[in-house]
Amino acid sequence: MRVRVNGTPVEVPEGSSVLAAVRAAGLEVPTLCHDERLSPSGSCRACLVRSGSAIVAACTTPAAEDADIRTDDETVAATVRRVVELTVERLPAAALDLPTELAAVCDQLGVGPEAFDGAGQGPGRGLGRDDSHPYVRLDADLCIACGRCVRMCDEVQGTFALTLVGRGADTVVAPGTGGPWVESACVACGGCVDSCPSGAISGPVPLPVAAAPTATVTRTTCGYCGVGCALDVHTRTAKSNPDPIPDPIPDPMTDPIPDPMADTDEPAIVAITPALDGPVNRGHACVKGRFAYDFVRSPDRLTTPLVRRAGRLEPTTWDDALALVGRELTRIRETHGPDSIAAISSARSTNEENYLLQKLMRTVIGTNNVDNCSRICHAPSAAGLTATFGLAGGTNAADDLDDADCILLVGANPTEAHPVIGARIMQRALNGARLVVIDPRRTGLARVADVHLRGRPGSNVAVFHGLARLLLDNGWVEEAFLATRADGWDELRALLDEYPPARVAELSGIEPAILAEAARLFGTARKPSIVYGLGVTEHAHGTDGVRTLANLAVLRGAVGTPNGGGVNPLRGQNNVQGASDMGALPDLLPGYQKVTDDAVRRRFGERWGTPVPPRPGLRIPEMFDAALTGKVRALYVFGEDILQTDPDSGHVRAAVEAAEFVVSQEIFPSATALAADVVLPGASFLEKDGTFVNFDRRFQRVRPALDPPGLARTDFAVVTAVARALGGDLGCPTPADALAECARLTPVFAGISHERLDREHALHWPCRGPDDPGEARLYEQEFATPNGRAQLAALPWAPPGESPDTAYPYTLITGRRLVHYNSGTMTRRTPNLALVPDEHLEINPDDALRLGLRDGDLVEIASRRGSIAAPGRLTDDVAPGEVFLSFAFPDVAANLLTSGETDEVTSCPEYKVTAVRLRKG
Ligand SMILES: Nc1nc2c(c(=O)[nH]1)N[C@H]1C(S)=C(S)[C@@H](COP(=O)(O)OP(=O)(O)OC[C@H]3O[C@@H](n4cnc5c(=O)[nH]c(N)nc54)[C@H](O)[C@@H]3O)O[C@H]1N2
Ligand SMILES: Nc1nc2c(c(=O)[nH]1)N[C@H]1C(S)=C(S)[C@@H](COP(=O)(O)OP(=O)(O)OC[C@H]3O[C@@H](n4cnc5c(=O)[nH]c(N)nc54)[C@H](O)[C@@H]3O)O[C@H]1N2
Ligand SMILES: [Mo]
Repeated sequence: MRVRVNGTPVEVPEGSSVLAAVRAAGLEVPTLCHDERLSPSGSCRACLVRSGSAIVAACTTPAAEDADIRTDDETVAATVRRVVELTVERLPAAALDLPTELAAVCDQLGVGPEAFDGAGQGPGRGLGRDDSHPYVRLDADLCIACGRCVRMCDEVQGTFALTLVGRGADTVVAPGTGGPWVESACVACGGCVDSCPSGAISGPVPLPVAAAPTATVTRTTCGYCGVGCALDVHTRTAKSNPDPIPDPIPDPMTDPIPDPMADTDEPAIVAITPALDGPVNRGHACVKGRFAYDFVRSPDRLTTPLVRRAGRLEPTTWDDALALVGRELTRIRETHGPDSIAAISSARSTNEENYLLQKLMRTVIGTNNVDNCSRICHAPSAAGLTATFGLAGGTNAADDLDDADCILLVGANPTEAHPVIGARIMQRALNGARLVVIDPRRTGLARVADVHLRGRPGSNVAVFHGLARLLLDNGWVEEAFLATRADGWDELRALLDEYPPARVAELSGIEPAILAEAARLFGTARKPSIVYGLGVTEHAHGTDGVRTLANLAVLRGAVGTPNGGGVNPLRGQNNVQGASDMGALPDLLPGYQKVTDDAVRRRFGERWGTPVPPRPGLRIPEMFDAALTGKVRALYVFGEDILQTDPDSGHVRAAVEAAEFVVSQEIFPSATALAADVVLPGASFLEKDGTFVNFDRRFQRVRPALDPPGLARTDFAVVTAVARALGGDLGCPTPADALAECARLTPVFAGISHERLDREHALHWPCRGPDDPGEARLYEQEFATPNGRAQLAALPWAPPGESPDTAYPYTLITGRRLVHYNSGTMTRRTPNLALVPDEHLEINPDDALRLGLRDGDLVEIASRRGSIAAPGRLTDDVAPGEVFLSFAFPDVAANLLTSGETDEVTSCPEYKVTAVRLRKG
């Protein structure tokens, strides 16, 4: 479509707004209420332009064919100026001193202090501040009621926490609940802070520092969960004010702007903001990525190596610590053989660091004893998806959620654990997509779901078969797809005979009518999408769960087709996909190439200059068992807090104590670090260079915004130095070299490099060459199984490893909460702790009544392995007979309770089912 802007013709896509046309012509008009992430509102009237004979708001007016748009019309300019003068008429003139969009617009239009309250001398409306929240501050006097914050909260985050209150000139934003901000529904995603054009809503450093000219901006990828949000880290060299969250909170109108660092010239982070062009997050983030960065300069960061002397960990030099590691690992290797050493690699660290650690184990030590926390997380996804489809990753990109018309969300709580994806699913649900949630708990998304199947923990396989049976009975199965692209339908169809709704109801507790409605929504959808989490994998039959869930996508022909939303695990850690992709697995080399394959081993051996051991190594739980029998003598634990996060902590502690030598490469004195013989201080994601792979198989760059503190070194440097101390050379001087070496050895990553990622930002694997754009949606031609067909799985339901009984009558489910992250070593060292200061046991009010518990009473929770206590919180978000705990606080150590039961295929722990007994404490 063609329009003219100030007389010059421009081409714009059909349906473009006048504002888009103006911008396409390379011109700008002032805007205040406009934000690319939001639907246009046209409320501020700052973008008025002339279109033909009319004066229109550019943001909300569609450009007409041949329109004559003018931004240089004097009358319009005078009107806009008047509009902005009226907007600021009751604001304090100090608003002009803030680096905000409003100040910039005033500057551009020549609106000076005299236009503000009391001709620039007035105090403003006196509407007050709200400083109750550690991260989000409101100065109501600065609010221009443009509504951007409200729309961010509604249209992007989906929390609906904000509203505009008051009348006329006193209209301002406020939490919808009426009380203080911290008590509102706000989840602190930061969307309102980043969108606010006037400084009324600000972050902990009371300015939109993003705009501060002195800040250096580093584009990186978030190091918390697996979503892979692109973030801009704003750092500044500063000199005064030791407290990043000043107390009392200064008033930006009257107090000087505090600098976030003590008397030092070291750069400090002043803000982290989501990148507007973030490939996955598109300008959105969550309370962890956006705000929880203070851990990085926490006083108890590990800043020197530590070695145990006479029972105590003492600071020492790198030379000393590395010499000890070299000596002990060499001694153990020579005395007991290379398989007496085992390493757990870090899904929190970069691909390049994981690549080096597995190479260290396989070449310098000479063992395949290397694993990563995928084992205790989504190993069943890797195994199950490989068996069904051929590759160990999700089948589709997150972007495919945009046009899914039915989302089947199973055993995942993304509004807490993957908030940016949770928000996206929420928006789809609010905008017409059907949502079916399978989860024993009423999660945030279960509340808005069309159907919530509240099956008992451990009932998944029965429920999936129940749904499959209903797809069959109702003719919602794509027979043509099955005939051409899948194997195993006859066996599965025969098995489904055993799963009529009545039996499924018996096994799961789900009423037949509700199951039928879920089957109808999924069965009749045009583009159904399956998204799932640990509620599927962390079970004694987790791999069966993944496979029988994947059956549903195959039956609908909804995978490997343009209409297929596929089967997508919400991988957990920032780089758990990558740690496994890089071969930090006992049976697989980089790119899931089997160590048992002679040709593969030969290729790696030639490149690495030393043969790769042929026998698969130990899995994490096997490493602990082997430490107890003396087969494993040394444990190298890199960025994992095994004493808090692996199941049955008593057993893990015994294993750590039995091992002769334990190395912990950490950033904090975690429980595991405190039990180690040597602690090597690594670096956080904000301090290093490399790449992560997110949950939808996207490689993205990680770049350092800061140096590691004190003597701490990047984990890349540490692993390199450990290899040297053992007399080895890993041969990769830089992270870019390590990824390049991996790409040369691994066909599915062959086209991926730092240099290319610096240009293209994100690349999905498989990416087989420099011109391959990467595969966002897998299997459009054929599946990657040996015969190119999807493999349906006819696996019967089996009971969980541990079930409640009369002695231990309740089922404990463990999982996540929004503000704390796994072991909590990081989030507990940030103001997130103010938001959630401790752990509590969620318990149904009926059970509480039976046990004589009131809200807040201490509850003793005992399993066959141990006993802990936590205050109870009464909520019917958990069903009667079930209780819920997270595992982020060492004083409520959920893993003292969890069992050694594991998935029969992958050894993934059964974290989701623990039989417990409860007593008032
Ligand atoms: N805030 C925050 N975010 C995180 C993390 C964190 O610790 N905190 N950790 C990250 C990591 S490592 C991971 S792996 C991901 C995990 O992300 P999720 O998989 O979403 O996490 P969970 O809360 O452990 O479990 C998800 C759901 O499974 C349900 N569930 C339990 N048993 C069953 C069952 O038998 N069937 C079904 N259908 N559902 C069941 C639980 O009720 C729970 O709501 O989150 C990542 N993101
Ligand atoms: N009961 C129960 N237990 C669970 C689960 C559950 O659902 N229920 N979920 C399990 C799952 S899915 C997972 S993934 C595990 C996670 O368990 P872990 O991986 O042990 O937990 P994290 O807290 O993510 O991080 C581990 C350690 O890495 C350190 N660290 C962070 N970044 C870096 C870095 O860049 N370099 C170095 N050297 N260290 C770093 C942190 O300080 C922390 O101590 O927990 C499991 N445990
Ligand atoms: Mo995880």
